Amino acid sequence: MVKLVVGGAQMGPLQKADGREVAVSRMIDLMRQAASKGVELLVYPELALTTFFPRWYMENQREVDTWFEREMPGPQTAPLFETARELGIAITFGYAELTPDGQHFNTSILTNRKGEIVGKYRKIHLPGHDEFDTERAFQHLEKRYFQPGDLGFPVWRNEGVVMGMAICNDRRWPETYRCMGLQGVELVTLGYNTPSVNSQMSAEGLEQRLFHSELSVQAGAYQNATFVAAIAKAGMEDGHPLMGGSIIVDPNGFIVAKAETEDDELIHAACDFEICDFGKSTIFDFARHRRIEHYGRITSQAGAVVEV
Ligand code: ING
Repeated sequence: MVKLVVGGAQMGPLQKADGREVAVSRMIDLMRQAASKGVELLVYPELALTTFFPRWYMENQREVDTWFEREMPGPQTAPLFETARELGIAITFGYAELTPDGQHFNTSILTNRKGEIVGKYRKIHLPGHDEFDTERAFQHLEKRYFQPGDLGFPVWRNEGVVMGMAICNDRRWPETYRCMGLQGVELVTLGYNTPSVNSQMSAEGLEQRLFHSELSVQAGAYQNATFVAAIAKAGMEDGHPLMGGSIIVDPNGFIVAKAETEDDELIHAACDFEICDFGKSTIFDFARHRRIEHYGRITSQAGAVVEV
């Protein structure tokens, strides 16, 4: 019977002027807090090392590339892996990846409790747009700065648990969870940077955004009998609000831990992965119940086609 204490290290804002050492220092503080709570796996947000730079329109590729990591770990991130090894905590966090052959991805890595990287995922669902949009109150240029991920939705057996990763917008697409559910995933970890509502929008706007985030994560967890940890970078970044709402959800879709603030905040839950077994062997026994002969449209068609 595998149990793991899973922690979520929600992070408050990172300003454009904050160097990576600011992020790494706060991430290590959260890791030490997590260790004191007995956390064994700690989940950090998407793009955890920098401000959410896709909100800024840039034309100069050298300027864009300053937001990317060329190696992982690198000199500035090595302390994260060293501390994880010292504390015996597996970690996962997101960052902008620039590969040796010049490709740009919105990436996350997963380590074991010895601080060794065991998995990498590159964000597949990129929201927003790729050119400056004059209609928008703020830009969301992930399609400009990142390529769609090229690694699929892999899973790894890490610390005895079948784990997979997603990133932010991925959590809104059922395909994300089902591709991992069909590999027996028991824990999906994901970080997000989700714009909150600006002052012109109503408070209901934030409530609805938080609802849609929870709805997506709870549905993915329940429909694939897996735990899901969804962890935010939150707060006001150079005048642009990001929502919090980090949660850990169990395979029945119940929220078992939830952040209350929009700042650095640790949440955690003792996860008993046997809870996955009931769903996987009854209502979501995929082999017994799925009828794939009727699902062809899901992979043969990208957009909706209305012929009636
Ligand atoms: N951000 C957002 C997300 O999917 C978004 C994009 C914002 C979608 C608001 C819908 C509503 O949470 C990222 N980084 O994917």
